[in-house]
Amino acid sequence: MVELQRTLVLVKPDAMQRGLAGEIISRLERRGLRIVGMKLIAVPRALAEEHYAEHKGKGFYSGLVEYICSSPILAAVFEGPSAVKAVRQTVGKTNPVEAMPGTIRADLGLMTGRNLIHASDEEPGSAPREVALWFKPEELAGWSRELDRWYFEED
Ligand code: D4T
Repeated sequence: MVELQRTLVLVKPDAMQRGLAGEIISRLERRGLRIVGMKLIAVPRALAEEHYAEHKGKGFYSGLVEYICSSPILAAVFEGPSAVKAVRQTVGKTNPVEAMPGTIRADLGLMTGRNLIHASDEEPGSAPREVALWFKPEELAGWSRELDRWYFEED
């Protein structure tokens, strides 16, 4: 069996306000990643603070927490082989003008503070921790698709 990873995606308030949720989810879905969890959530401040705890004390921290709480967001979990790396690659660098053309941030954004999407980083343990922070186990669905064998090569 091919090894599958799960990773957290947040469609941030700017993307929600701009009506880009469908476009962003679609890019990840079309790549072959499987959606195993998704919900619209008005982010409680405590959750935003915990999610961005590593940035506490930095100059942009309070603005970042305000921003993520400023509008309901879509939280999603995507699953697939090398899902963490694949999603980060499709998302692009933090600053949209340094991201590669073809990535979500380069194609749709201009500024770090309005970079449309969050995706778990490749630090070991990051993705499982974030998935557990945003989703209860019963909110996630383990399932397979008829077309999985055309995306996921078996060993
Ligand atoms: P997220 O976590 O939102 O997917 O972004 P990245 O993983 O790509 O980048 P990050 O953790 O370094 O930054 C988190 C978040 O903070 C905002 N930010 C970052 C900001 O507003 N000003 C800054 O100078 C930096 C470095 C953008 C993303």
